[in-house]
Amino acid sequence: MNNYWNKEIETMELADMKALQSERLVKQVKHVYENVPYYRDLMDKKGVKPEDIKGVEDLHKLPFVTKDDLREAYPYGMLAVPLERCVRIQSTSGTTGKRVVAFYTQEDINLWEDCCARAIVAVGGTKDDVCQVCYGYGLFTGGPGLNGGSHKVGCLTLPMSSGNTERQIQFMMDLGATILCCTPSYAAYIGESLKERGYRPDDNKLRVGIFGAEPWTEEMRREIEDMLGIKAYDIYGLTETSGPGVAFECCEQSGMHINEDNFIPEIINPETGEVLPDGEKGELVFTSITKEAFPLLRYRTKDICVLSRKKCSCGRTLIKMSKPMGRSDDMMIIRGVNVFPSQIETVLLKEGYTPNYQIVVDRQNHTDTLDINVELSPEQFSDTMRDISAHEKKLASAITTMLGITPKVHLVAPKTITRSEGKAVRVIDKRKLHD
Ligand code: DLL
Repeated sequence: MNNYWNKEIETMELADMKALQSERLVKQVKHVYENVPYYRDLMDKKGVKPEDIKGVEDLHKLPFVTKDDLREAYPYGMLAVPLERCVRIQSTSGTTGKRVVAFYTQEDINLWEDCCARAIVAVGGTKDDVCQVCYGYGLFTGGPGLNGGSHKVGCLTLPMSSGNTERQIQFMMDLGATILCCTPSYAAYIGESLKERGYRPDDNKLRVGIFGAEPWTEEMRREIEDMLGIKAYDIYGLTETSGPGVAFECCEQSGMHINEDNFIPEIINPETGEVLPDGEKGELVFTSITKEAFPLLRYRTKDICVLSRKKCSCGRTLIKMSKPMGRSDDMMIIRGVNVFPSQIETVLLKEGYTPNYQIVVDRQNHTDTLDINVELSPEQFSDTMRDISAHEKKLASAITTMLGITPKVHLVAPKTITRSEGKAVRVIDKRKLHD
């Protein structure tokens, strides 16, 4: 499977890509400096002028932008074109503080949908496919982005949005959906619901799934692939840079190609801001070099990952990012140890448990506590009942080996952990509530 949406760009030689990026970056910096007073101030404070940026090699001279800047500049402070040129807003799903509002011109939407079309074509999508989009529609970028990409490819698009699982299944079966787009946690829920209704994995016509918007492990990928009888691919993006399609997985299923003709990635040390070489783990930073309305330079995503230029068997030369290992602000520090929810998910699925779990962190007598509620499948429930505490101890010990700290594991009855139709809430940190 070697399909490209834009072969010239997707297989471009590195030197040509750098030249293209440099040309676009120089133009973009000028555009932002002239039209976004907020960023002009940041540049002036750092003593950088647009003339100092002659190409990608000068990128590091520019100041970073953070979510706090976007909140401060809310709603119009980062807008780089007159409002009458904008045709759409989208907004982040964040639950704390002011939401971030991103603006799009018609051309911004066109380029964003192109990125999503690349993702669909990379997993074999064509005009013969029926693409069921059950990411949320509305302010969230998931639904509109994949919807636009699916239209461009010419798939028959089912704009389902999230939720109403009964109807999702009915349309999936009656209309023979071949591509499923949603969060991985919702894909697992759909898989579980199909099984409950007596469907086997090969009863549906699905071939592939394009899942993202939240962290998920390789173990979760295998679980979803088995449940639905499909190949599951990752897709990454964030509202601030457009939405889904900033990066997408190809048939190799090992990391996501970044659409670097639109977004220049960097990896930095999150503490010092120092740029790290490819292959080192750190915080991902993006510079949008084609966006007109909301062009962010050196935006700190807080996502932790690794970049790689290793040759890919799909033929694409676009740089790859690893699956985000979590966000620097998702990382829990429990009794001094850094813990990512994905580490716990890996152990649970390896040990044969369901992907339905919840992590509860609290503080008692000045000591952090870590409780993990793990839901049993109906089969496990009847087998395990007699010996529940032995199973809990065994799982706790496997997690201790992974994390270096001992959790309390609670195996709970089927259907007791709330399912997610969008981004799953895996962690309840009660310490934050007390502080
Ligand atoms: O989640 C955009 C999106 C929609 C991506 C649909 C993929 C599919 P936001 O709501 O702004 O945008 O959240 C962005 O979600 O910084 C990551 O922390 C996380 N995220 C997105 N994709 C992935 C992924 C959308 N594939 C934030 N793996 C990002 C892990 C992801 N985390």
